Amino acid sequence: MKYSDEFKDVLKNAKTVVVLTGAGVSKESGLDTFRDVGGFWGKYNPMELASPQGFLENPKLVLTWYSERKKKAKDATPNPGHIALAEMEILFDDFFLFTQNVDNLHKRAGSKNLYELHGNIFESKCFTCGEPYYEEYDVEKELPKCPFCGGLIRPNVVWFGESLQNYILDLAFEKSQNSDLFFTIGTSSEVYPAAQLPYLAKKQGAYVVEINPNNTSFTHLANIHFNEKSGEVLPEILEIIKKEKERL
Ligand code: BV8
Ligand code: ZN
Repeated sequence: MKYSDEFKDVLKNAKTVVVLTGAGVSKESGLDTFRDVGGFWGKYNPMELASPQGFLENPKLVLTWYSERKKKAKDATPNPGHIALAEMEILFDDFFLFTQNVDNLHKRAGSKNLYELHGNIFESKCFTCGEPYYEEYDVEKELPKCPFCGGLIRPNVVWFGESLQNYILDLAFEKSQNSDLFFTIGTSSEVYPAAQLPYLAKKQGAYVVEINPNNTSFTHLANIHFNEKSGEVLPEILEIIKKEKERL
């Protein structure tokens, strides 16, 4: 039985639901993940490109990589997995979605209680003074500069070796530690501190669901692992929640 009675009960009675998503949740929208074959790690080394050092060494290459990704993300549409998560949000008293993705697809799908742990590729800021930058720019023509200090403009994302925003990380830790149901979806669970969240949830007794066609370093701790695509499983789980809630 794919969805056990125990799982249905957990869905029916959950009060504080926390979701962590990674690049896999956007795969069915046609966007590359980082580690899948053909993903970013295949072509570039994101540890280099997605880092302050990599940017300073070759700002044009890094900005070109990000403008390619921006274009793909803009042309992509939220898939049934994004949409199911946006609908799920209103079915629980407390629902928090923390995403590692920078592609803006959860926001476009309608998720409100959404926290972008690693920023958003459609926002830019000054590398030096941090001032937000709102102008469009064509990296083929120019390297945009900050009007306040002349510094280089960069995407407003968290690079490797950079700290996440404290308030978002504190909230993610607090909600994971108080969750009774935690979903980890479409993430290889390799990047910290985001990868810590399901462990924090599990440690304090949350029921942890993993949705990922592959196993990850967390799978052995999951209460249930759906080794399937999130765009297929999430709409089914949404339907179960709606049915179970009708019975309440
Ligand atoms: C930090 C934004 C404190 C940019 C990203 C040495 C030096 C410096 C730091 C470190 C170090 N060693 C370790 C660290 C910490 C480092 C880290 O964890 N490194 C890893 C590689 C070991 N972390 C950091 O640096 C973080 N900051 O620690 O600050 C600090 C400060 C100074 C010095 C030390 C520490 C910052 C990390 C954030 C980096 N920014 N993104 C951008 O996107 O361009 S990370 C980026 O990669 C993503 O945001 C995401 O987090 C990560 C990719 O992970 P996933 O999303 O999981 O994607 P992946 O491809 O890996 O997996 C996809 C999964 O989906 C797969 O499992 C696949 O099976 C599955 N899937 C496929 N199809 C589907 C599916 N699932 C469901 N449905 C499908 N259809
Ligand atoms: Zn500046």
